[in-house]
Amino acid sequence: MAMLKIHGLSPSTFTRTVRLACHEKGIDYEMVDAMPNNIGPLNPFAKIPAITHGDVTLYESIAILRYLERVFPGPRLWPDDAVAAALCDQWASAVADSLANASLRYFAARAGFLPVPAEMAQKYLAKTVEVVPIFDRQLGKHRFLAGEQLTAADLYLYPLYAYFPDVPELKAIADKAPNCNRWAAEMTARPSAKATEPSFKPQIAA
Ligand SMILES: N[C@@H](CCC(=O)N[C@@H](CS)C(=O)NCC(=O)O)C(=O)O
Repeated sequence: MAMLKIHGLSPSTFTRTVRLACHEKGIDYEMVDAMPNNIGPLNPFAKIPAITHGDVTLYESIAILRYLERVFPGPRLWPDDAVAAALCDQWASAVADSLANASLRYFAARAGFLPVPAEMAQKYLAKTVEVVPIFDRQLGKHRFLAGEQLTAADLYLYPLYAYFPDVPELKAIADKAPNCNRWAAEMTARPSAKATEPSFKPQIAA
């Protein structure tokens, strides 16, 4: 089978989601450094990651994860049960929408990648304060985000949440989310998390 190539950058949370999936499923891959501004025709929407696998080119992390799930053997990232699989999709989507549009934007604003007025950054922070308790309540009920087994949903949440300790305002939110922290500690101990630790991190001004 052709070698899978992941085009992206190690600090990118969505790139890390795809890399985590590969490690969890035992898929060999090659990283090809790419930025949103030079990913070119691999993603006409100018976002990372994209993958190439033989003749196949794909972007959008959820499409990539579902492709990997269908094409490669190894541990399943979605449960077989229809309701459990839908819940996995629900939580993955909630992270990629509600949390990413809050905490990732705040992080990007603080790191200087997203030049928005301070007022807008505060809105992202306020939204993060609002949504983190929803994840915390869910993780108070289950070992993993979509139930008792690791699923794709965890692979969405982990790269985002792993940045919280790096920004004092996000850390203050995480400090009030004991179930997220219990889950994050378990995730951090997994070989997949260790293997995908960002090779560098954006500098955050104090
Ligand atoms: N929906 C996309 C989101 C990808 C995404 O937003 N990636 C970020 C990096 S983590 C990016 O490329 N941002 C550049 C931009 O939005 O201009 C996916 O799931 O792959």
